Amino acid sequence: MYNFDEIIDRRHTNAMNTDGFRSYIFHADDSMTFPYKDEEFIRMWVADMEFATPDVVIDGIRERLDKRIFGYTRVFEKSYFDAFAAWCKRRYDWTFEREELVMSNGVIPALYELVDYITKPDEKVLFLTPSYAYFKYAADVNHRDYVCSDLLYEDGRYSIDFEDFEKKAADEKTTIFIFCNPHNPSGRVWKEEELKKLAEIIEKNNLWVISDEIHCDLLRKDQQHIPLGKVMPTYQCLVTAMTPSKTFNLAGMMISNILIRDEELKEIWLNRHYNFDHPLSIAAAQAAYEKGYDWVEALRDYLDENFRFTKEYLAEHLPKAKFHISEATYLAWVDLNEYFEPDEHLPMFFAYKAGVLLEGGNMFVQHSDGFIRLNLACPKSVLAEGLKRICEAVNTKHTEKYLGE
Ligand code: LCS
Repeated sequence: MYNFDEIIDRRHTNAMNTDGFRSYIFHADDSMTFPYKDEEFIRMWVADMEFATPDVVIDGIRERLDKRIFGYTRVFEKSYFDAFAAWCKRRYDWTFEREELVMSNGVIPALYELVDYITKPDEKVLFLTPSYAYFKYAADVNHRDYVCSDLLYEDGRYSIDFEDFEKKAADEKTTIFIFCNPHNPSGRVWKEEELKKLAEIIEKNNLWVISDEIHCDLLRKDQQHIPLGKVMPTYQCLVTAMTPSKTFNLAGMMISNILIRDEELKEIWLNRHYNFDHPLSIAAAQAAYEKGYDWVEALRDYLDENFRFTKEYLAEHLPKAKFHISEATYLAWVDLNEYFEPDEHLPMFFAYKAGVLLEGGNMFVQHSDGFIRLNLACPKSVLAEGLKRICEAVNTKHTEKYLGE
């Protein structure tokens, strides 16, 4: 019914994925060359998908296009809230008030603004590491210090170091916690007991918390997302960010839902935020929430299979790689420490030696040396080629090293 095997040409669409890797991964310009042509790379880096957005979303955009006027626009209609709220009720059995909803043209811009609105200059931002680097940047751009709590990593599995987290949360200058639920890059889906323990520490220390739940729809089929807001139903200093952008491959549409409970903060947001939305983005998001459920379920089946295949392939061809199937996200987080020195620049190695673009542990703030992150949201044929190239490059390196000695 849906064709996730289709290979779609993304050239000449101004895609970050095809055209932005030099600047994003390598901080380089067009003069950087590789033994591969750009179109020969297998691209497994930035977190968008190689799949077409579903037809129901494209139809929603088309219907809006047919209305022909694209003047100043803002989510006014209750039907948008109803679609989003019904989605959250159905998927996470979670409800919230319409008054809490404001819109942002992305989760990242919202993080940047919220850290500014919430914290004073001498206050610190706390997050769990490894971390999506923009959590750190949210502190950096606002000239705030940041504090990391490393996740525990045991037998290839991640968990929160509650003792460490509590110690850091207790610093009175640490006033805001940016939480990734589910977690990028480890793919952890935080379980109810974990969320409750976290909630207890947050409350005890009166921390502000932004729960970034951008990956909340793309869980393995045996997993269930629990919004932090569901575990902390009355806590006012909680902001939740959700968006159809990861779920439906709409990142370029730049629309996200921000739920702000605290009235004072919401007032600040409404006064300082640029409160306009893109008409086509609203149409896309609303159509996704209203009509995209079945597509997401089919996508999840496809991703589950890509993860199963990856696990099997790595076990056979890179037996010393540590990898557990991510509970959420379409991102595989693979520990290659048995094969590389911790300071090896892994994105550079795989770009040059394998023709694969991927993100390395060096891009996730700290506590992530020797890891690679692979985007599995691609046709299985592309994934198979990417994994083959990755494994061959690592195994060749080892043979060369062995022969060299
Ligand atoms: N928050 C998290 C946890 C993310 O993983 C991403 C995208 C965003 C926010 C971006 O939100 P936006 O501003 O687009 O609404 N993650 C990416 C990643 O890991 N690589 O490329 C993008």
